[in-house]
Amino acid sequence: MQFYCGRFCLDLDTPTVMGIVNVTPDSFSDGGQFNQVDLAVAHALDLIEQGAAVLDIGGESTRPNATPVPVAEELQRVIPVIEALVARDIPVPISIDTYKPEVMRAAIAAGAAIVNDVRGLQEAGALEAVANSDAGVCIMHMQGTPQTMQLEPHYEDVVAEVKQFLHMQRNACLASGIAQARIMLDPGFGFGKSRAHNIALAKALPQLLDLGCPLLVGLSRKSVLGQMTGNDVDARLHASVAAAVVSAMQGAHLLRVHDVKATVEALKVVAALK
Ligand code: 7PJ
Repeated sequence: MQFYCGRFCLDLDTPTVMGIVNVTPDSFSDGGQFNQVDLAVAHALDLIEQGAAVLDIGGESTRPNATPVPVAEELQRVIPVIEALVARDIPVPISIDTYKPEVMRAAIAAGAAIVNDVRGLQEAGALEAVANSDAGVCIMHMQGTPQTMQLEPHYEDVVAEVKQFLHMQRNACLASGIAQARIMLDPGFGFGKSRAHNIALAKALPQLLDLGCPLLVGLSRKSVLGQMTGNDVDARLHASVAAAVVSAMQGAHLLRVHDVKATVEALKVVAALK
């Protein structure tokens, strides 16, 4: 399956890795923006070396309870990083992890090729921001908002409801002129989901393939893996690699991960043995 985004065409017939680049203020420095940009760029280049086929740049944490970041601040964090990477003519597409249309537009103008939206293009103007570009899009499902989502997630049928949402937003994309080949879908692990909901969705990945789009899965270091192993976030490497392997075997095309090298190696084995 191929995914078109900007000037790139990703071949997703073998499971592929999206490396995570977080651009959030460094509490150990005096907040020199220059330094922050340099660190993020160096990390991004390192992830390409490790085998990332896509870089996902994010300037606002969407972890449970995270405080929202104003647009101007988010722009200040991510745009210089995108510009610096584009100036280096990196060989992989840049994805912008945002739900804000202003950030989408500025990131695309700066050279981002994918919009990764944890709100699935529900903000006013988000659909248009993607439709008026040649960027690809990842539509993710979330119940509630990052501030409240883990308080009391509730579904009658989590798989049916997530699939219904992805179907609806996929159709909205098609109706606004975004080609099917530019759309990727993501059940949104950990976003308004209990441990049981996450497990049900992980097992149901083959059903989500019915929608005819590539699937992105983000389980890397997430708390559901902490619940399974008892490990803190800094000791979830092996659990994260296992989750990526199982997801890929269930049909996931793109794995959004922190630990790129380990995941790329594991997925080579999946591809060889599948
Ligand atoms: C995801 C994401 C995910 C997509 C985050 C974290 C939280 N985007 N952004 N899918 N997670 N598409 O990495 O723990 O699962 S931020």
